[in-house]
Amino acid sequence: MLRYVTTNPGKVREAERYLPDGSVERLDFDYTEVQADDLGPIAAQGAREAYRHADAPVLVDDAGLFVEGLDGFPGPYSSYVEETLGIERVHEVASELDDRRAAFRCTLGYCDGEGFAASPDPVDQGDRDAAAAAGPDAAGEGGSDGEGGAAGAGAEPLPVKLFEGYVPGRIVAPRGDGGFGYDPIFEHDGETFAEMDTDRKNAVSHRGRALEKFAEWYADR
Ligand code: ITT
Repeated sequence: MLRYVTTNPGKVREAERYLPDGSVERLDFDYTEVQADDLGPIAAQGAREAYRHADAPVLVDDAGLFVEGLDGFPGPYSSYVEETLGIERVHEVASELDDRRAAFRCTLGYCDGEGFAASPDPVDQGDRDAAAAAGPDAAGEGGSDGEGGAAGAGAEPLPVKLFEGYVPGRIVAPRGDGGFGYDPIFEHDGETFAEMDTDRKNAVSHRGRALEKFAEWYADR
């Protein structure tokens, strides 16, 4: 059974369309979001931590809204900005800009404790160098007991396979009541994501693109 690691049920609703019935369940686990400009390292570290916690195959989903006229902000800080400013304020800020183009990005990080054969999607080897530097004794202390934590993260290399998806659009005044998060202010092809049903959003969205790649690869795993 695959664990889809997220505190956000909206993500799982979208993901279920790509995975066989009964093959996935949500793991409501709030992994540590490391500070990074990119989603990749955040998803990779999150997948390692979640795998150590669940001791079962996990898929972490890290997403963000990148506004062109704000040099990509809020990007990896999208969650914090939604909680503090709220999406209406993000729209207000964006409405002052000449360039209101934006993109959603999603990075899925898969970890099951095993290595990966070469394929077009990248693999984050993360802490392999740290593990080598720490030496074999360190692995015995924190890495192999399944508890994770900073010592474990540094001591045990766990490869994470990454799947990325992207969708361009622009920031508009809120419309629609479907979806979640920033969906009401993100317009793609004349409709906001909140005006689309799940299948329509999946067909074009950042998460749909990443899940499509993941599901195809996972079927052979
Ligand atoms: P988890 O980290 O527990 O998965 P989260 O909702 O905090 O839940 P992210 O950090 O990936 O997930 O999301 C960053 C922000 O972007 C957060 O405010 C989400 O609501 C928003 N977001 C992510 N995917 C979205 C989507 O498809 N449509 C609209 N907003 C989205």
